[in-house]
Amino acid sequence: MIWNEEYETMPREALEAIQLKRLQAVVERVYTNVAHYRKKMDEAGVKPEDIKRLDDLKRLPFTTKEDLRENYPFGLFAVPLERVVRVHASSGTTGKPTVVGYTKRDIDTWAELMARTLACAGVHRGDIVHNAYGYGLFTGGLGFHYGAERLGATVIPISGGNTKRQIMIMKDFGSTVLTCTPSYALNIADVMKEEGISPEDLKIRVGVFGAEPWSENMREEIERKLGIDAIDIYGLSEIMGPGVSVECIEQKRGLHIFEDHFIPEIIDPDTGEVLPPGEKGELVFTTLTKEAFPVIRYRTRDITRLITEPCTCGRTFYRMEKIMGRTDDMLIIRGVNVFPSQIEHVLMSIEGVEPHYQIIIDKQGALDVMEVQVEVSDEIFSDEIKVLESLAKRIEQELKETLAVSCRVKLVEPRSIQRSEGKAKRVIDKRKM
Ligand code: DLL
Repeated sequence: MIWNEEYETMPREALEAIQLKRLQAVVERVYTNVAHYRKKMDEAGVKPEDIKRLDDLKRLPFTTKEDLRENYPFGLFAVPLERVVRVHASSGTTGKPTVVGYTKRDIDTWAELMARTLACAGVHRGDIVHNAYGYGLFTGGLGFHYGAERLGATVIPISGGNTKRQIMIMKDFGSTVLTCTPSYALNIADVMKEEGISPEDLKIRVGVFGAEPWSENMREEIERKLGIDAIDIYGLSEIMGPGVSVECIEQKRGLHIFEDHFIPEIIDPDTGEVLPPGEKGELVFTTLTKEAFPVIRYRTRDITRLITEPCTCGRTFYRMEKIMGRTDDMLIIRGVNVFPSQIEHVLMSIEGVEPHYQIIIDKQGALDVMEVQVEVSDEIFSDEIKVLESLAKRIEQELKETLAVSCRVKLVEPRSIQRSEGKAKRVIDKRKM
C-alpha cells in the first residue's frame, strides 16, 4: 500500500518544483536563525536569494559531524528552545554525542514519514508490530513507535534485550512484524533455535531492519531462519532518524528516499564534487521541512549510489542502493582499504559459517595484523581439528582473494562472540587504543 499517493507517486517535475520552494525556504531560515550557517554562507559568498534553481544547492557549504560537535549541544537549533518538544542523540565512537531536536511539527512529520516507511515495507493496519529497537536517546525505538501508531497498527514497545522474553511475547501476542537491527534479528533467530521454537510457531511475516550495515547474504540468512521478508530501512539522527529511505516489499531493491522532505546528493568524498546519478560516492542530505534542526548538505559518510530508474511499485522517488560502507569505517590494513562489509560478504558465502564475527586489528611491530574471528555451526565445531583447520585456511584464502590483503581466521565456538541487542560492534581496532 502507498501511504501518501499524492506525494509518493508525484511526477518528477512537480516534485522538483516543491523541492525548490522548500529548499529556498529552509536556506532562508537557517541563514536568519543559525549563526553557524550564516557565517559559513557568508564565507562562501552565497546568500539565500542566490538559490534560484535546485542545481544551486551545490553552491552551499557542506555540514559535517565536526560542525555538529562544535555547536554541541543546541547551537544549530533554528528555533528557540521552548519550541523544541523532543531531543535525541546518537552516540559517536568518541566523546560527546550528536544532539538533535524536534518541534511539535517535526515529530508529526516524522510520524508521517515512518507511517509511509512501514506501509512501503508491507505493514498495515491490523498488524502487531514488535518494536525491539532501543527506546531512549536513540531514534530507533520512538521513531518506529510513532510511525506504527500513525499507520494504525498495534505497537508492542518492547525495546532491546531479554531475548527469551521477547520471543515469548512475540509468540503469545501473535506479533506479525518485527522491527530491530539485523544483527539482533539473527540473535533472536538463534535463541529461538536453542529454545526449540520454530518460525511456524510465530506469526511474524515481515521484518524492518536497519541502523547498521548488512549484506544481501545476511538478508537471505535472516529470511530463511525466521521465515519472513526482511526489508532494509535507512536513516540517521542528524537528518531525522529512521524513515529517510526504505525498500519496498514489491522489489526489495534499492531504498526509496522521501525526496519531498530530503534532497540526496552523491559526492566524491575526496574532492566534494557532485557526481552524476548512478555513480558511487558519499551520500549527502539536505532536509527540506525540518524546523528545529534543519541541516544543509550534511555529509553522512555513508557510501552508496542513486538509482533513478522508476520502480514497479509506483513510487517516483529516487532510490539509493543498500549502504556499501562508510568513508570512515573503512579500515586501512597495510595500506589496503578494507570495508567490513566485504568481509561479511565472503563469510556469509561459506557453508557452516555463522553470521557472527568480529574483526580484530592490531600491530605486530610496524605491521598491521588482522584477525577475523567467526563462529561455525555446532556440527562443524564438533568435527575433527583437521576439518576445522582446513576450513579456516579456505576462508583465509577467499578473504585474501577479495580483500587483496591477508588475514588470520580463527574459528570460534558457537555462541562465543558477544551478541548485540542494538548495533553490532564488529571491529576492534587495537591500533587506536
Ligand atoms: O541508526 C537511525 C535508524 C534507526 C535507522 C532504526 C534505521 C532503523 P544513527 O544512530 O544516527 O541513526 O546512525 C546512523 O547508521 O549514518 C549509517 O552509517 C548507519 N545506518 C543506518 N541505517 C542503515 C542501513 C540510526 N539500513 C548511521 N544500512 C548511518 C547501513 C545504516 N547503515
